[in-house]
Amino acid sequence: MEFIKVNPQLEKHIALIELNRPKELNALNRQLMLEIRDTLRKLDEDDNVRVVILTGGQKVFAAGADIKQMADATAIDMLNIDQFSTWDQIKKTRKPIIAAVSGFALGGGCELAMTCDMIIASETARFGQPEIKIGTMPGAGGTQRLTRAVGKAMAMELVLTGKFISAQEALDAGLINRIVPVELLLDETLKLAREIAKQSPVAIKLAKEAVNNAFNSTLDEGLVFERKNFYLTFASQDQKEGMAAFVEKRNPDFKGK
Ligand code: DAK
Repeated sequence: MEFIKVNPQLEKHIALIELNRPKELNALNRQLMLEIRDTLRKLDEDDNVRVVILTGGQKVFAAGADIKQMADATAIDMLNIDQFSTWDQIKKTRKPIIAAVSGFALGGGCELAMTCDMIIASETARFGQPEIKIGTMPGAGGTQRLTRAVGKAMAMELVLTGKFISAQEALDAGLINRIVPVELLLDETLKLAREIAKQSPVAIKLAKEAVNNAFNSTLDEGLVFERKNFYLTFASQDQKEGMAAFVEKRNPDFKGK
């Protein structure tokens, strides 16, 4: 991997992907995105991995897609390049992905964080969709995911002016889970990852799928979907183990089966 660093076992059941193009503020060039795609594919198939953390480190998350790489592209180049295979892979990864964001998360960087399941931000984090300032607009879900997360008023303002918001504004708007000191970004993200990693991987997958389904369905359809996944957990050994452990007043030992 040239543009990302991967640790499939940062600790038990938790994998780390770190964007690694620091001089270009982790601008997301095509190869970097393909590296994320291939890595997520492998981690999703790896039974030892239950949660993935995606970070850019303490200085910057990502300043967006690589403007220099796409500046001269035609619409048909963009169509043929099929950059969406990465974004689709992130979306279809069944294990939870937590974005640990410090510094700029702009354009495709903000979209990348929003495509993850949760966002832990440091106090230096800045979010924005500044594509409008370079004569274009969000193309990897920014207008949709941002609007769902923060509502129409703030999404319109961010997308139409390109302004950045602080970590506190992002927290107030519901874009992120919490703000932590920059030097504790990974430690605090790990705490959340550990909480998830100790649950039943079967139930985690089914629950994540059901929450995501809320964005694509009516309430009634979503409730039916949820009910089916709920029933399905009762086909797992983990559900038997979880409830037996409760009755026996001990910690459960989930196997993902
Ligand atoms: N692309 C390429 N290089 C970038 C970059 C970017 N997005 N952002 C920064 N860099 C480079 C700078 O050119 C500079 O390189 P050198 O000049 O040293 O060679 C280096 O990183 C340091 O940047 P600055 O010198 O500008 O650093 P400052 O601290 O002064 O400013 C900044 C930081 C983040 C405010 C500034 O760099 C900036 O405004 N960057 C651009 C932010 C931006 O406009 N981002 C949105 C890009 S468009 C799609 C998927 C995704 C997308 C579209 C389609 N499909 C799947 C179809 C996404 C589009 C975008 O994200």
